[in-house]
Amino acid sequence: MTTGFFDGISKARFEGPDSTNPLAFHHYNPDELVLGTRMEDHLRFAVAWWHSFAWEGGDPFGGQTFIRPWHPLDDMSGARFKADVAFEMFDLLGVPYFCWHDADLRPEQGNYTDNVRTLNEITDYIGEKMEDAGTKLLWGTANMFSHRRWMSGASTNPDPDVFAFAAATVKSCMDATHKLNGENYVLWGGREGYETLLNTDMKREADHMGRFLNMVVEYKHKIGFKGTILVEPKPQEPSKHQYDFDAATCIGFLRKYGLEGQIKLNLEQGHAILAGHSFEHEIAVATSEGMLGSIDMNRNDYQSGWDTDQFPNNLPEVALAYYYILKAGGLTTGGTNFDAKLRRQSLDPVDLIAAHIGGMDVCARGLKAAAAMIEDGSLDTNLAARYQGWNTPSSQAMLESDLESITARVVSEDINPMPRSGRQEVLENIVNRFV
Ligand code: XLS
Ligand code: NI
Ligand code: NI
Repeated sequence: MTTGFFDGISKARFEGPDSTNPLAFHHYNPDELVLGTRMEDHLRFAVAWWHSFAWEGGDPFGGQTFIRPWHPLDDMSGARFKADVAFEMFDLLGVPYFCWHDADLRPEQGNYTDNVRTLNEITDYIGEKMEDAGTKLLWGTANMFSHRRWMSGASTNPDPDVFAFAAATVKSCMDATHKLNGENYVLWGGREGYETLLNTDMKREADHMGRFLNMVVEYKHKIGFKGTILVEPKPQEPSKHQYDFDAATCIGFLRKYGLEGQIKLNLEQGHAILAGHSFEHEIAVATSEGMLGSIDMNRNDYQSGWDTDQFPNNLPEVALAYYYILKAGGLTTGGTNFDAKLRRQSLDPVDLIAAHIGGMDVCARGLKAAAAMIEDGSLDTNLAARYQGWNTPSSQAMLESDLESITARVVSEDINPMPRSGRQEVLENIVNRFV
């Protein structure tokens, strides 16, 4: 018995690049080997419950445009129906993973005990569906930004009762993630930041957040959760200033509070852009520190300056992202989560399917381009050539030396460096052969 929500839509199939069917995969072919690994195992696609099933199509100027049979989500039968539809979509797309916030799954009950009761009820239901379907949980997380109780932050809230509510909420979400064999647990601090310094004690808030994250790690070990704990950087929105600004800021924060080796990063394309970076920059920062965990794949509108969370559709950007991911050894416990929502005029169930097919296809194409760049090797050769001066024993010895000895050598050998081309256009032309 199906819900009928996707009536008339059949399972998406790989039909190859020449097919003109907009609901077929042209590039995503799960079993195809890329650098010796199945495409599905490289990309590890996940559907985001919040954008795909909970979101109602609002924007700052208007409310709901999507009228789904489970809206508004005010009872558990609606929540179960929504889960049935979600698993139908996972099957139609052939996507191996999904992700959730507690608030996407169960109706808000207004108090902790009932929130946990309903979360447990719906995650038991989802657990049974996972067993039947073989779909897996990439990560769970707590929504500590929508309800008004979180308006001044969660772990950084000036009110210790909110800190307590946040601790208990994260515990319940970690328990549910563990129960469903989640492969990661994510913390995104949309309200862990501030609007004005005039009412904010920044040092105290950072210390509270550092302690909170340590409690999360302690609890992970206590319950034997084997997944990876991830924090997700974003510079602003909804807070004016967010403490987890970008990958570099998060890495510094994690080190300061003794959490390196315990927590990695969940990087999002649109958040990189909001921080004034490219996605590949954020990925390279994380991989250079061994802290890449997972990615949230989407795209911002470059003109509006908002976190528009559109489905990805920019091949060169996606290809460079996977290039740096592959070079660092791939996504390991992470995956490619479509933290992406439909445009609010895209009302129909078929739009939801088309959006994911397009996103999966552009990622597959990007992955293949990235693999081809690696196999070609010219980018690597150029990079190695640029730094080859450092391969000599005397250059290496300099790093163990000191300013005075180096100065003596500059004078005695009359060192007078000649600038060399960085060859950016040549390198961009190489990339262009693959995208
Ligand atoms: C919002 C974030 C959010 C996290 C999970 O901008 O991307 O969706 O991924 O809380
Ligand atoms: Ni986002
Ligand atoms: Ni995200």
